[in-house]
Amino acid sequence: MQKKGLAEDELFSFLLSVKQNDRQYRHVLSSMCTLPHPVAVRAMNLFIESNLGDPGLFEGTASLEALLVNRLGSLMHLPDACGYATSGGTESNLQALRMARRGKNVHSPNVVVPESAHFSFEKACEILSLEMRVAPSDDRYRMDADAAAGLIDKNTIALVGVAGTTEYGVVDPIAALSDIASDRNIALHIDAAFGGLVLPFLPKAPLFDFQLEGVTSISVDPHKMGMSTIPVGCLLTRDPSMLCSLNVDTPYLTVKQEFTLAGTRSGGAVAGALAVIEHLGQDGFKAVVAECMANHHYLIEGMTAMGYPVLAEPEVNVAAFDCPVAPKGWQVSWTRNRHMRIVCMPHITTTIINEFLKDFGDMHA
Ligand code: 0PR
Repeated sequence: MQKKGLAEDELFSFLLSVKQNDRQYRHVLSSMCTLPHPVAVRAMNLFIESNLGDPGLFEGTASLEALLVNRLGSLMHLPDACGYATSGGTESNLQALRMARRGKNVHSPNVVVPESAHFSFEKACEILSLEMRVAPSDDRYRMDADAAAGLIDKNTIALVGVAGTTEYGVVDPIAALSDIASDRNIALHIDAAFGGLVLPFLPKAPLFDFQLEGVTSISVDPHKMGMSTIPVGCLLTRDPSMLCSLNVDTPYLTVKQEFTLAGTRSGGAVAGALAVIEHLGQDGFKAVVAECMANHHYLIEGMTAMGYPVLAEPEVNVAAFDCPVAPKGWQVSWTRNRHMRIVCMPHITTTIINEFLKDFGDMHA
């Protein structure tokens, strides 16, 4: 720390100059985050000082969190789902596995995850000392449910399925996983961090939520397709006892116990997430998702016309292509199999896709 502080205008000219080094979202085709909706920014600012780590001090914000859980629970077909606002998919996935471990007392516990699982499961398994058993994908990049069933044994505490995979945008065979989890009496966590705010708004989508009896918990992230300010995810559980199993005593807080992972938590981000949901409603979300999907299909058509068909027949707005290079100036990402991956988030417009396709065509001319 410098001895003497900077004057405010000097400080902000420094901050603005540094901000120039950040990428503008416009040419970022790889991100699952996007520009926040203006109502999220306004709501976040309104609740900027609020700390959900001590909810009794911020009862208003805490009621917004309860409403957020109720809205997302209803969207997942379980209006009385329990849950809380996390910092994102990583925390939700970690907490889901923690709950599963509490729910089944076995020695050397293991979890069965799909090959396509987000790397947050690797972190979670390491932190929780769980053996991570990886079920292979089928030739359509979806988890092979039979192979997953074969990996379950008496020490398995949970099965994981992904609804909207990070790399290929596909949905694992969740109905089959639900049957397996029910039969074997283990938890089934669905990572819908991305797909949870896409699939419910599509005219036709596979079942992935609490409608399936075996599903015990779901991650869904407002800071991805929910266009809210970062950081906010949501962990939902079917049964309140799952969350309560994580309770620790919090003697000096306004509440006596808590089940969250973080202590201090942003109330502003929760207000931001709820603001977008209340403002757009189902109709607004349908329109946003329809536009992203239209751009996603437009991209796929353009790439197919140039000889690069989409891989995996994605259900959500993530597309991967078997091509070795991307045009200069565009931020794409590369899957573990070295496929080029593009996410058509709300900041990606048809004009931007046209520019990308033109640059891609020129590069291959
Ligand atoms: N589950 C799925 C299916 C995900 O796609 C992600 C993140 C997570 C969990 C973890 O969520 P948090 O990052 O909120 O903890 N997927 C992208 C990732 O690979 C997110 C991302 C966002 C990537 C912005 C790039 C980027 O610029 O981390």
